[in-house]
Amino acid sequence: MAAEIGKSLRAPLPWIPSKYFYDDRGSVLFEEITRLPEYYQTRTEEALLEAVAEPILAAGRPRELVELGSGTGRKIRILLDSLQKMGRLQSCVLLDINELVLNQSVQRLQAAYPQADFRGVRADFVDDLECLNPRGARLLLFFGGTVGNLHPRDVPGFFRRASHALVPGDTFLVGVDLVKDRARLEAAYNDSAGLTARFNLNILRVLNEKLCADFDLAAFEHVAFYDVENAWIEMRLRARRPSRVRIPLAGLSLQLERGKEIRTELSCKYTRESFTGRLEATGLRLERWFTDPEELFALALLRRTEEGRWR
Ligand code: SAH
Ligand code: AVI
Repeated sequence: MAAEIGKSLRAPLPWIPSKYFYDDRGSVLFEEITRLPEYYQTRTEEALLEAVAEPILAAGRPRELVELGSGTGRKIRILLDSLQKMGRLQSCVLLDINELVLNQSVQRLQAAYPQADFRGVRADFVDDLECLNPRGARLLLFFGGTVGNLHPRDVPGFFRRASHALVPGDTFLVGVDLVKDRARLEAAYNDSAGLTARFNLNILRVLNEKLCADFDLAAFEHVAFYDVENAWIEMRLRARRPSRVRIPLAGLSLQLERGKEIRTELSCKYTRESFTGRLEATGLRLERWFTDPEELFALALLRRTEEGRWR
């Protein structure tokens, strides 16, 4: 973490990887965000999943579910219920970077579905996917539009690595937040209750705690805007006044002028076309594209092909 932050904060536009949002406090804040009226993503994806769970399971006929960035593990219950009814539920793996949230989710799910075998893997879905050995009859899941938090240029590599957790014929379900009007998007990241602002600022507290940094949270303000050209929401923290920050464990001392910004998150929005474009030569192809009636959010069902099998 020290080396990563030392490098990212020295960049011309300083940035902090968004995985650092999710300490225990940040994970609770995210959960609260999912219930905000402006944050349409979670309720839209849940309703869509309820509607299409059966065709998704019929397409892959899995016996095992594996969820990346599983958080509280609420959405996966919709699929676990259907799979249980079909008599095919055998095992389930949750993978997340936050150990506390992961352990709580695994325990709750194990208690709710005692006949299945649950396992938690504390890992980074960008760097550590090789820990998911392919076993077959697996449905990989990546909900929440979290794929949008990867830079678009990193998405094909992510899909290539994810495809190696699957055997040809296995399926991968990805939640995708869609391009839509600016007002709706910006409202979702500038909520009137100020929760997203607290979530954003919390990342500085994580650096204070983990790297002995001395960020004064009151010296920064939350900024979130939609960049139409890149089709992404960008979250930043802007210095309200000149400030000097020391991050001893990263060997860094920063002099930030008033108005200087640190990027904390990209949240990319896709169309069916732009999303499909990221799948080329990844060993995955788009099989079905499900959306809600307002076309706010999509569930992309991908199939592992034979391509790249022996790499
Ligand atoms: N899937 C849930 C949670 C989405 S929030 C939903 O749809 O609501 C993003 C989740 O991914 C959080 O639980 C966070 O802890 C986890 N996460 C973020 N970056 C990660 C990374 N690089 N590797 C593993 N998990 C990560
Ligand atoms: C987890 N991820 C998909 C959320 C998003 O919308 O990009 C994180 C988030 N950031 C601000 N609000 C929610």
